[in-house]
Amino acid sequence: METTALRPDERARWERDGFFIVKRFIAPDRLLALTDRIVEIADDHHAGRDIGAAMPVFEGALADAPTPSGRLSKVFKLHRDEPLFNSIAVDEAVVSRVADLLRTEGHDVDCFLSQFIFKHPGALGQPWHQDSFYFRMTPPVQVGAWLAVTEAHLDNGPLWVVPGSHLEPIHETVTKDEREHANMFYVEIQGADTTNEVPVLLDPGDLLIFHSHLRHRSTDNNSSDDRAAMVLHYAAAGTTGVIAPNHDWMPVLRDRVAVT
Ligand SMILES: O=C(O)CCC(=O)C(=O)O
Repeated sequence: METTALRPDERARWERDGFFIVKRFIAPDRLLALTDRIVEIADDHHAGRDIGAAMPVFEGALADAPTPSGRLSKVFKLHRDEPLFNSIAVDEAVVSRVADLLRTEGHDVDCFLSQFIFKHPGALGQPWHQDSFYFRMTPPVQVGAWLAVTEAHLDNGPLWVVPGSHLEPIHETVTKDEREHANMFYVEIQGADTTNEVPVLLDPGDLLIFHSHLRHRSTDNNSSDDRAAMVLHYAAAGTTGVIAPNHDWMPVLRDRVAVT
């Protein structure tokens, strides 16, 4: 991994677009170990073995898949007890960039949420949202880091973002995602212009860093390829708040910030 802090071009893109990409952040051969560990966690969970803080969520549309990992949608809270995932969460090359963005001194940031998204063929995407809709926190801006574990290409459900939308306030006009098999957490922003949306196409090992007000969505995986990503969310140390305090369909992830 590289160890540089935020570069001037990254800051310029952050300020203008609300996101930037660090190419080849992790060597692709290191990514296989992440996926292997997720498969083990899914198997352990299925067998009733202890998986620590890890919290699997399953994909409704794939309930008939033959293996536990084939039914997975996401595994949350991996940065806590899982050394492989924790080592990415605390990696200097991420943390120093995030600290610069959050304007904290001495790299003092908390990773308060992590998720491995295992988006198998047939899995649904996530509708238009801002992460800050879910993160009701003070101070209000958090930083997301989305590591491409596989390629994210046009057909396997990449992220799409609206550049510059990070300057908007939180859109409170949302509807719950009522699609069959939709994740119970998902909402969709209503009435916001998405004509400037662009896909975020990534190679394995590329890292997207994005602002928590950036409007983004992901599309369904209509390909025969898995699309996997490790997503980390950071806040300035000392941030207070709760994930989704106002949304009673989302009780599972409610969790205080202040997790290293
Ligand atoms: O990776 C995806 O499919 C969606 C991820 C996302 O939108 C998020 O983590 O906020």
